[in-house]
Amino acid sequence: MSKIIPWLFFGFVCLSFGGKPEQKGVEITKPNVLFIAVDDLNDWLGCMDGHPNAITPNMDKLASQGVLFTNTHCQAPLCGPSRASIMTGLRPSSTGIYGMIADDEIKSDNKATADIQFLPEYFKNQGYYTMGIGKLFHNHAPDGLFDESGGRSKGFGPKPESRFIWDGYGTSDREKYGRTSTDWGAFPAYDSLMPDDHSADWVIERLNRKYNEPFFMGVGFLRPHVPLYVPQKWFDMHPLEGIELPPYKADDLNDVPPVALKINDLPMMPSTDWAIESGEWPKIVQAYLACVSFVDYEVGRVLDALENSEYADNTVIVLWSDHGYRMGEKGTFAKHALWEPATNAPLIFAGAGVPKGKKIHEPTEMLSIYPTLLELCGLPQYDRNEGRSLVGLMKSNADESDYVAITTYGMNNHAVRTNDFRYIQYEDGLGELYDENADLEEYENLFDDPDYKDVIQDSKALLPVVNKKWNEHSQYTFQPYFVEQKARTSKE
Ligand SMILES: [Ca+2]
Ligand SMILES: [Ca+2]
Repeated sequence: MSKIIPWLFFGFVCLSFGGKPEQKGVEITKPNVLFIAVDDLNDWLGCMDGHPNAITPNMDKLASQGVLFTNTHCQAPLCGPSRASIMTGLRPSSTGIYGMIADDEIKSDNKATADIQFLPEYFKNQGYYTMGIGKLFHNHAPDGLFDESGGRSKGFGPKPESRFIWDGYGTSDREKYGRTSTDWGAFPAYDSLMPDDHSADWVIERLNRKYNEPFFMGVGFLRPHVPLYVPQKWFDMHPLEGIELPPYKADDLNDVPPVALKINDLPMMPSTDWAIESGEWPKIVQAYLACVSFVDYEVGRVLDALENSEYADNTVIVLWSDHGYRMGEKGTFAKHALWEPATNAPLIFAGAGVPKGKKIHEPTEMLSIYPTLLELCGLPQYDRNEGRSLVGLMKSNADESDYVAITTYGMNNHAVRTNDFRYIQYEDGLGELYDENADLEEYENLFDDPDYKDVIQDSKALLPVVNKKWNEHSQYTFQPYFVEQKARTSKE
């Protein structure tokens, strides 16, 4: 049976394109795309120097073979809106997609997105054969988007019969808040029981097939998204005795405005104070590092398969995450914030046409993935893209300093990351300003310091001008603030 299907497929393709052989010849010269998403991956990679205990040989190798952007920021510090932004090429402030949204509803009842071509769809429309498995959009992908879909296993399992440590409710009001999958421990027994392992197998099998068009292959890995469960051997790689903890200052949030505190109100998550008292902090850090090493291994299996395939030299690789993750910084274990550890995430390009062994520290955006891939593949730029292609920055040695990254969380709450500062402005006009050279931990809020009046003025000029109301299909019910904001601003 397996020998028959490719021939049937080949026959179908010949029939479909039989009339235009020369056009097909042009198309096949385009590079393939290997699009790798890693969920909730912060900068704890060896190549990003984000944590001294990080062990990520495969992603480090990929970075050394391509361009690593060390200062890339998500457009929203939450899976759904971040991925909707990457896939539409539009800012959350342009679409009103500030919260979660079903993959099939991104284009529904929304003038900004109604006729948008999703990133993989654009490739499909340019003659690419598209495939995808795992978490690419928030769930997997809109129905029928890929020519070939491997789907997505439900949730973030497998899970043990009962949780190890964290019940998912914390100190929250169970009626008002959602339940987090957050928990940590060694489980299951084997890698082969992890959905990410299956996703890698699915991709590897397809990297050994023949294609009549260039292909777009998307794979979305689930770890290190919570629960922080991976087999014991990944924990053993990070012995508890040597684990270093991230920086934390107990009174740090005394100088942030009320909206910042509302956004950071996450009682279902472990608080840093709890983690200190219970002695669990090093164990949570160990579990996250274990998950990162596991996913690095799965990424490595896919990259090795590409390297050993006939597509090794004509494939563009991009590896990204949808946002960072706080492991105790600013009082909690969560993404959900406009601060650096929640917005900064890895972005690596490698392969056909990409310079080798370059690290770029300019602030950049995940929104740039779409136009950058188009340019690297020699496809026409898409005039709907709001992001800026990074190809010029990758290839030039000039010191370009006009790059900025904007992260949006809820309506009209933005962070602007420039080379030297992070300026945050909340919907009520209050904000935060941090000197990213002198104060990496973002402890000292300079918003009210008269010496920084000009910096704030300059940062304000970079904020999005359009702030769309919440799209009716998008919501975030995990935190009362977002429920309240959507209800209030929808009435205005
Ligand atoms: Ca995520
Ligand atoms: Ca502070």
